Amino acid sequence: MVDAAPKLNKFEKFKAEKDGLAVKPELKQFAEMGWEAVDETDLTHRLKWLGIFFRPVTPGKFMVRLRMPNGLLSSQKLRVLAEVIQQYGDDGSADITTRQNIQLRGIRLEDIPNIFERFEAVGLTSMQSGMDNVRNITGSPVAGIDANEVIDTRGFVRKLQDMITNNGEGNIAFTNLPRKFNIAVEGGRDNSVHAEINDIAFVPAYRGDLLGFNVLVGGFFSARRCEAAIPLDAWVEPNDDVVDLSRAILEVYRDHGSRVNRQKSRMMWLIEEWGIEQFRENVQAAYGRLLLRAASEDLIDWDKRDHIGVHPQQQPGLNFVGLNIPVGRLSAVDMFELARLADVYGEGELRLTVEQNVIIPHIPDSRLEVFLTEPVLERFSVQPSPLVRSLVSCTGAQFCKFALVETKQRALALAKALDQALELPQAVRIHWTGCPNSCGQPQVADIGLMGTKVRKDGKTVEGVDIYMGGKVGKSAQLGTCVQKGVPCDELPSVLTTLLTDHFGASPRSMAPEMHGGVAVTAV
Ligand code: SRM
Ligand code: SF4
Repeated sequence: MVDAAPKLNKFEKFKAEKDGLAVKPELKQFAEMGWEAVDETDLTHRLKWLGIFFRPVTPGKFMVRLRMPNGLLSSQKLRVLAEVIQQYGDDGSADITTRQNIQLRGIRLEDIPNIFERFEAVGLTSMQSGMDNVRNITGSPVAGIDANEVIDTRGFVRKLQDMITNNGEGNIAFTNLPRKFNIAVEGGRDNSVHAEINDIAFVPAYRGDLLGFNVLVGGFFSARRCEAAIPLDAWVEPNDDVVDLSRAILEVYRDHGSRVNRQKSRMMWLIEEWGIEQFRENVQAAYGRLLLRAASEDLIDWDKRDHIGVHPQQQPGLNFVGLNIPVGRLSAVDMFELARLADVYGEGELRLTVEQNVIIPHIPDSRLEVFLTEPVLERFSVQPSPLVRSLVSCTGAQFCKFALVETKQRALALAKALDQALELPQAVRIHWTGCPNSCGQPQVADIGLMGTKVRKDGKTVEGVDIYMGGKVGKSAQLGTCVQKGVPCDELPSVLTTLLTDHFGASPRSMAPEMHGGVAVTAV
């Protein structure tokens, strides 16, 4: 007797009816007829294949998610992105994401064909940046300029993106994965990309005298479960093998990953079902040649850096300067200003980090002093206060329908208030995420705050579950939930206690008006 075919989930059904990429030739027509007339599945799901996100919280004002391979950006591209959001006045804004990427907000569907032409003219694409596709591929933000670099990842990340998206045109071979998919290529010693939370991660490693990459697989976060990546027991040379192996892994996942329950579709579930050896055998078959066993150790042996401040480059006489962009939020004016700084002081290049910050490279020693007097650095500081410095936040309730709490504004207000009230011997990495999907990666933070709803005084109020113990850099490990259901209005005192007990915080002598240990601001 033949087993009944497994029951596909509803996403698989609509993908089988019409592939996500099929909306590409229809875009002009959608723009002409207006979003209200677009078929609902095309509007709310398939458009995400082109990086266009309908926002139920702000209907008619779309979000567009770009791709920034390795977090690389030029002043020319940044200006185009700024011009796009500028036309929407107060609705237009941008966010740097936790995958070294940019999202634009306030976008009108009728303008998108023209916006895409402007993107193409400067080499920008938003292709396959959402839904069951490979997301922005991350790489060391200081690739090619880091004085202690092991492997320059820029070429690999670019080639990977070009293979996966068919040079931004869309690649039908990889647009129908069972679920989203993340790839990171780390080239430094400090794991600047959180390699361990990606479905595939390449980390530098010597095999004998040869430098290449060990490969990790299966890392992911989801509302149901979070896992760090595990070794594939494979090593590749730093050449096209990186692309070939990624293609092989993607094919295995595409053809064998579960399409039944979306909560059990990420690649780790397949790895577990088969066991890592069988998974490796299948990958090797798809790779079409012998997969070398992993090097015994990788080269991730530093604590993670945050890149804020002035750092000498590997090129003598040049520096990269990391600017803190509070919770990654930018206006059009900010973006024009950053582009200007990159042109005037550097070589027109910018980098984005997974901490939602910006790096401006190639600033000569002779220009540093003047650069550091630029007024915009008062807001995008090179010496931010300890908690603002390391703050990361997902989008939250302002634009995301999954959010259980408002994140960005609350995160920033609270970090500033705590910084005013407390003396901290070092930066403490606080990550906010509005719901259990964990886009803000609370599990990699010193203190992670995950939005939830809480009952207080007979009412439902916004609250958080608190995570601690996330370790980044060498021997990275995921944090775990230590306290559930803390109402947000109790966070000033709860965080003061945590910062005092675990991170050496002490009260500042001249703290402003206090409440539960910190200055009161709207949290
Ligand atoms: Fe995410 C869904 C925002 C990084 C796990 N994520 C969403 C959506 C698209 C939901 C939606 O349609 O509203 C959010 C869009 C809100 C908006 O308007 O901005 C959203 N995710 C983000 C961003 C913008 C957070 C940020 O503020 O930086 C990040 C965009 C990255 C990028 O440039 O592509 C973002 N999301 C992540 C990460 C972190 C990472 O990749 O390192 C994760 C956890 C890691 C992972 O995926 O393994 C993450 N996002 C999710 C999930 C849970 C996935 C799962 O397997 O269940 C969802 C929900 C889903 O896919 O069903 C989700
Ligand atoms: Fe939205 Fe939740 Fe992701 Fe935050 S964590 S962006 S609230 S899906």
